Amino acid sequence: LALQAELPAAIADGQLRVHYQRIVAAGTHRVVGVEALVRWQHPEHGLLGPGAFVPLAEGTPTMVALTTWVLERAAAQCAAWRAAGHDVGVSVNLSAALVHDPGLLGTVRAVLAEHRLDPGVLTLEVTETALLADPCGAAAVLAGLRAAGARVSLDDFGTGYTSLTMLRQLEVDELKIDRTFVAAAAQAPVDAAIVRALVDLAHRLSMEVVAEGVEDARTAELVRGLGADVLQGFHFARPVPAPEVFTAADAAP
Ligand code: G
Ligand code: G
Ligand code: MN
Ligand code: NA
Repeated sequence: LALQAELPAAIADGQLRVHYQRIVAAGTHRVVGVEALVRWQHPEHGLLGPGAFVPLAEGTPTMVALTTWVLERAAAQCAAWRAAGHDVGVSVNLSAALVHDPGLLGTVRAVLAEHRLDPGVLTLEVTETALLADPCGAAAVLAGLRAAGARVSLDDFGTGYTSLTMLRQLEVDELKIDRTFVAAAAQAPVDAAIVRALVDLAHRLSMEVVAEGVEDARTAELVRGLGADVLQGFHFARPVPAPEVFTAADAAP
């Protein structure tokens, strides 16, 4: 299967899609943002998830093209939603190569300017693993993004190998507690304790805390009680195409 070889042309041909998953305030469950998640509408294989093709692009120039495309789409969509009265931000995932790409800052600035977006509505999600190759280089790129006003989030937090070292070296705005801890918190006291400790640590470092992978009401209530600021997960919404993100219930009161 030559998905890797097909991907550059697929991006140029408009075969990629962005789905969006709601992120809600822990107390009110009102939507505060969305995470952009890429898909590939493949002419033969149907709708492919990122796991099927994002890893193939990692380490190749295609990853830059893919990320630039997602950033551009996500920014345009966020601007449209905001113009329609939805006070939401958008989060975009950065691959390892992008986190080390000094050209990223220029791309982000251009995309924000093009859509007249307040930089603070854009959050860039990075994983600890992505930072490993060159933590100092990554720290410089992320500092540049933050200086430009964008937010930086540590995604899948707790599953990497260097969590606490990274927190010492990086200034980030948000910590996303990995869904393995969140999903287990309602069953296992050890996971609830880990979530509580990560929340406290993050808050002491002035970071906002996202609990991801909230799949039921009980877990939503539990992690709210443990101090999570915002929640994401199938209990609230799956990733869906842009027109399906907001409903009549989201209209301003
Ligand atoms: O939607 P799904 O659960 O299949 O996503 C799987 C993984 O793909 C997640 O870890 C997510 O961060 C990653 N991913 C989704 N969209 C993008 C993207 O636009 N760029 C990068 N680098 N990763 C993405
Ligand atoms: O690694 P990252 O956090 O970017 O991955 C986001 C992925 O997590 C998306 O592909 C999304 O489909 C998936 N996801 C979002 N909410 C849930 C959930 O409640 N349960 C599970 N199992 N996966 C989720
Ligand atoms: Mn993510
Ligand atoms: Na995650």
